Amino acid sequence: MIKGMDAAIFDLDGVIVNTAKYHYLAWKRLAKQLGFDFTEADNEKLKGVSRTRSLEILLEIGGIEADESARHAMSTQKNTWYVQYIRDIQPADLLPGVVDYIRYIKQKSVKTAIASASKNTELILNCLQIAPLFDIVVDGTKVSNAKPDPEAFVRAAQGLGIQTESCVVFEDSESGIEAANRAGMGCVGVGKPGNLLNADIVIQNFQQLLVINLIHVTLHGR
Ligand code: B16
Ligand code: MG
Repeated sequence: MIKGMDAAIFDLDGVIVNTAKYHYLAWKRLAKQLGFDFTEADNEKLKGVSRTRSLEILLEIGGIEADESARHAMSTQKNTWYVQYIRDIQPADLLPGVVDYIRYIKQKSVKTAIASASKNTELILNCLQIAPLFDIVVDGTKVSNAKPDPEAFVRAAQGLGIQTESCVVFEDSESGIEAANRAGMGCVGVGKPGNLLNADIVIQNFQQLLVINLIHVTLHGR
């Protein structure tokens, strides 16, 4: 339940920028090398999920068994391709309205954080030139337990010095929404309502949220 927002915690992929298409291209290339097809529908199952778990799901789909060292090699290969694809990401790839919304809430003294499963978060934030917008970044290199475990969100709240119930998470994935709920935080789903049933509210994009906020300010004076 949303009780107030002293801190806003943003997921990265699917909320700030759409990197899912590049994950898809890299996983599809790996699947092809392994001899099976990996579809866009399959890729939906990987959103918000850690790299290790994503590989497990991919291998289940292909019916392939692999030992630890083979899995490590596959995961490294996929990431090498993925990093090649995302190197060209630019500020123009930011999802609509998200930076305006972050600037807007910062003016209102709301603290801001990124909490992402991605170990490539720093590279992506630098390509997008938005790292200075966040008071803290908790990424896949800093957490032991991937979403739906609430660790990333709880660490972000602790780093900001804000009580969990005063944090609002912005998430595009089911696992991320479950993590926010388990952390005792409010949760705004970003995307299609049908996929985000457990969020407190769902927005299609941040332009919509900015308009709602500006109407509220016009009606209530703050
Ligand atoms: P990497 P998020 C997640 O980002 C992606 O949604 C997910 O598809 C990916 O497997 C995961 O990051 C790990 O990414 O391979 O770059 O470490 O949605 O948590 O921002
Ligand atoms: Mg995401």
